Amino acid sequence: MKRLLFTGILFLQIIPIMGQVYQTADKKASPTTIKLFNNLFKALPEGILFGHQDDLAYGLGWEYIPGKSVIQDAVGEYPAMYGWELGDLELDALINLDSVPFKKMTNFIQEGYEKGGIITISWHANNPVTGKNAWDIGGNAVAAIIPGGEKHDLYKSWLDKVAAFMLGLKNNQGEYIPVIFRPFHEFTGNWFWWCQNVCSPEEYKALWKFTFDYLTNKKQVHHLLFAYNPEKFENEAGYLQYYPGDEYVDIMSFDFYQYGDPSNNSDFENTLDKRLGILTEVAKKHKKLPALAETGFLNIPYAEWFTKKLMKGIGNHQISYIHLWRDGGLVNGNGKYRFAPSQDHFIPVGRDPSFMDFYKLYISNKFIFEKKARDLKLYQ
Ligand code: BMA
Repeated sequence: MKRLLFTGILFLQIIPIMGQVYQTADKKASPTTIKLFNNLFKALPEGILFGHQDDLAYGLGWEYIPGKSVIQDAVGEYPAMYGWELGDLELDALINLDSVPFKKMTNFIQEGYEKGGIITISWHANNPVTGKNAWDIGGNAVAAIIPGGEKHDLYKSWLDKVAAFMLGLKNNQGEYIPVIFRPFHEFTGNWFWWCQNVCSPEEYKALWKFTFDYLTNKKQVHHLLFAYNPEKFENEAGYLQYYPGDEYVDIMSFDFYQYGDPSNNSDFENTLDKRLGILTEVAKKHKKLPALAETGFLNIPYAEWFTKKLMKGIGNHQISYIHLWRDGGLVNGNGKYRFAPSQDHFIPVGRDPSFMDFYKLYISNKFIFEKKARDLKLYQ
């Protein structure tokens, strides 16, 4: 009997260990966050989760219509991933830099989660030294906010606000909703105050580590998966140049957009293929999830972009998710532009010319949208 009991206890202890092959960077991550992380690894052979920024909030010509979604309008099914943006939260603003009220954002996050989708959050924080926006590269801002810097206390107060927002994200049962947090992205570019032209690898790593420690240990936010996210890189060493270390990162990703005329060159799909090759290798070595964190071709000037460019570049690479950037609709006076096909009335032919092509992507079985994501029970 004693032996039986002992074997039973041992067995019960082994099951969760066997189930949790992948350790989250936050050692105190919530059980649901750990489950999500491991389920995303398990889902890699099932396909690529499809995401869209601000999907439930607005599209071309509309905003805040309950239940409406850009992707659902296009293919009849919601996406599997929902991206949101915190920029201006640090200023105590009630709406973000793209005019989405943070209260509505919290509700949208709950809505996406209840549909079985996953949530990712970026943060185009304002420049803490010059007071201008994220695209102002002046003032050696990263050096100023890391420990020892003259704006360090200000940065801590910003993280207090980020923590408060994250701690407000709970499901119907009152549990925290896991979030893929993707701060200080595209650092290999030259357009943000945290980019490589104004921030050394040491400064960046110090910023990342401080941010991680402060949110997890000091603020007790334990439902975040941290996504490391350059833009361009040519090889593994380049990819890892600003990497803070395995103990601070869960997801290895990058951003990659198409620009220019796609009809006479193969640069986009070739470069995407090459970078995904580097990414999946390095992610495997470090036991991290590989993902394409932002992509798109502004206004989709090439109607077959989704299959002939995006899908071609992705090929058979196994990555966790891809995320299309936001559509600028009525919001923020930014004019009308889009990264996802839209059926809205601003397009004279009634349907976006890229609609059929996007539908081909949808039915290709290579991507996961709402229903399959729900079937995969990513949080259980
Ligand atoms: C950028 C653009 C901006 C936006 C920012 C944060 O890529 O879409 O208009 O403010 O992302 O969402």
